[in-house]
Amino acid sequence: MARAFLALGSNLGDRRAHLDDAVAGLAAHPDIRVIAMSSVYETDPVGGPVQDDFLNAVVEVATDLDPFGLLAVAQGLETAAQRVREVRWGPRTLDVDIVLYDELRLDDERLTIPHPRMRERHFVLAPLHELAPELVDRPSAGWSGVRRVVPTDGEQ
Ligand code: A4P
Ligand code: MG
Repeated sequence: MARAFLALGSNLGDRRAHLDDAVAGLAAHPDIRVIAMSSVYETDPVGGPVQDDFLNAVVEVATDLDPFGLLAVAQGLETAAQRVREVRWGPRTLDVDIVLYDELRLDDERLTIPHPRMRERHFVLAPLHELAPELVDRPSAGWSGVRRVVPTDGEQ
């Protein structure tokens, strides 16, 4: 079994429901076990056009799938959320990226692991640090552009 971390993001529609549906979809897969989900963070958009704030989270899974099998599941979840690809880095109902897959380093045209932009993105690093502090140091100046969502506030 491999240990992998997936980054979830949404800034269109019912953002919280898109994240929860993605985690439920992962948990329902016969070859995936969800080990942990981070808190949900509301985050300033990075890159792309002017767009609404995101909700982001990271999920830790154990899986028998190889990285491409896991990517296919991630893309299936995006399709299930009716994601439409219009603008690179633009608004989306659901983005599911593979951040880490064991110690694997992969540079394929369809899949780069670790995720090439994770090291500069606090919306990935803050929730990843919560689940795996041994993998990510908290910057001395703290996280920027990310706010933890209190679970009981009915956030959309
Ligand atoms: N791909 C390559 N490596 C991976 C990987 N490790 N995991 C390929 C998943 N996919 C990977 O992705 C384009 C292609 O990347 C896929 O076909 C896959 O084969 P996409 O999801 O279709 O397009 P995208 O998400 O618009 O592009 P990209 O480059 O993945 O965008 P990012 O880097 O994910 O950025 N701001 C905040 N606050 N929160 C966010 O979640 N997300 C983005 C998207 C921009 N700004 C954001 C957020
Ligand atoms: Mg993506």
